[in-house]
Amino acid sequence: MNVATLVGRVLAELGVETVFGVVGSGNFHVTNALVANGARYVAARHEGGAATMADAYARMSGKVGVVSVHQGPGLTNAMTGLAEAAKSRTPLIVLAGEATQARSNFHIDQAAMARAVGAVALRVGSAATAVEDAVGAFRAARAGATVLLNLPLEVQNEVAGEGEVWSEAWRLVVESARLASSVPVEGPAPGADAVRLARLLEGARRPVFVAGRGARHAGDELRALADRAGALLATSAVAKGLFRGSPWDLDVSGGFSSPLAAELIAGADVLVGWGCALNMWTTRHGRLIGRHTRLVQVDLDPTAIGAHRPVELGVVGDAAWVARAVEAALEGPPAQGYRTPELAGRIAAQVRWRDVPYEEETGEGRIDPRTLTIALDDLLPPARVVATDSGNFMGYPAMFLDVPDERGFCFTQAFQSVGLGLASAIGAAVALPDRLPVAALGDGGALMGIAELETVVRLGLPMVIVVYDDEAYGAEVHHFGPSGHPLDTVTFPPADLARIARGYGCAAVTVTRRADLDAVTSWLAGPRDRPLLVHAKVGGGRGSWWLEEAFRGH
Ligand SMILES: Cc1ncc(C[n+]2csc(CCOP(=O)(O)OP(=O)(O)O)c2C)c(N)n1
Ligand SMILES: [Mg+2]
Repeated sequence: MNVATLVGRVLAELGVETVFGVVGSGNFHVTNALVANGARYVAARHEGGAATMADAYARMSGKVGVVSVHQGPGLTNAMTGLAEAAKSRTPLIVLAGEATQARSNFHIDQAAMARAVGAVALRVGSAATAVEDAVGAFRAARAGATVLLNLPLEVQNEVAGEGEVWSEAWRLVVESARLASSVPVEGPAPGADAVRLARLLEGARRPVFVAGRGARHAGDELRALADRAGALLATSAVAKGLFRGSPWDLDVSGGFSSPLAAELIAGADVLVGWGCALNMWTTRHGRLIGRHTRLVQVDLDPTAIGAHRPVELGVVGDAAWVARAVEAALEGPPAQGYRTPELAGRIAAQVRWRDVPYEEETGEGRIDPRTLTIALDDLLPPARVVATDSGNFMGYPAMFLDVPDERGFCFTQAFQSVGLGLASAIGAAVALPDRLPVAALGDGGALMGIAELETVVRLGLPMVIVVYDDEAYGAEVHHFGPSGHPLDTVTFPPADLARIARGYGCAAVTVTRRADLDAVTSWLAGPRDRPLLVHAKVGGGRGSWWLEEAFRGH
């Protein structure tokens, strides 16, 4: 078989079940080989969409994401999605044809492109090394890298092995890599630092845990430890939902925190970040960390400890593993800590954003985005996965749409790119077919990524796509408007997004008041054979409060 076919087979043997992409001549054979060996191919309409779909799929499934692109422009189109994936340390492999001849139209320095956005650049060198090269890419991805695997056109055509035979030597290499990748990475034994953390928690009266991306797998261990220590539970935005169901769940720590959650986090005497960077987003630029709060960070990566904020104690290790070790080191009976009966009542009554009173602003053909989102939260079934795009609107779905667990929220926002929301929802939907996928987009992000609406329709995904349409790049309007700058470059005439969606084959409704959402109820009743686009004309009067946080980071 040729090298392209061999690489596809190796990846399928390693357990790759799904590959997203846009196929051209340089990735035709490798993609087909994956399919021939049992993988599902999901065709996107733009490589930017394909890369983000693979990223979201990896985040929501826990598997390695794979995206297949043509050489040159196929890769450049994918770059924004790859930057997002690399910043989020998504385990992802990009299979890209590579034109190595400088005179080729398709030639660019693909390895340099990958490195420029923080991805690892690897190459299939020859027929002799193809199996090991593919295995190496898989191992690197499994360890948390976004990997570009370049497939030079001339190497793809080289013949590997004898005929179509899958050799015993190849089988052994692949099998041992597969076994190795199923063993979780735990890092060094926590040891003395875990005992120090146990002592700190024993002395704490108001402990709070904040779990991040690196603790999404450690929900059970952290709940058990928090029960012993009397800790309240919160997450960064990417781990939203991890503690759902616990009466001590404060939801997201950061710009999306409700007033009560912010008050309780800031009131912590010991705050422990678990697999969480404790960056400006999660801490509101440090304002959620009280002046006397003792800060602890647990992370698999020693360089992450103290990277954003100085910490009193850093524990290197896997969050689940460290949590178990700390629990074992705790002495005495379970502590009440922060968990008073009075606080339980306050949390139950006030911690959710929807329980915070607000002044209704629906009117003049525009629905209040809070009213819209709360109504959708009531209508949509709880078994859902919500993906959001970027923009001023973003906090409404993040704060008012509940999610059932940490796989209910797909937040591809490490690169803060507009336009990734719809593709994120597609990748999440493919990973979690038993849930209702919900894409929450601004009008700007929706129109930027709209090519993938055809993908949603073609795949028959029962998706609800909510567009918060303020006829503007609202984030920019609210950034510059108050200083009196001209806003013509960031405002647009009305676009009939419902009609555009119907053109793609979606069901669609334009919403300007609560009653218009009856169409959502009818759609939910079935058969849900077409996606539903909810074109919500929202008021653009003022900027949202979490946006101010984003401006501070510019
Ligand atoms: C790819 C990209 N281009 C531009 C920006 C700058 N930007 C940030 S938010 C935003 C506006 C997004 O508009 P929309 O999707 O309508 O959301 P809104 O802010 O109006 O709620 C822009 C242009 C960006 N973050 N990413
Ligand atoms: Mg907008």
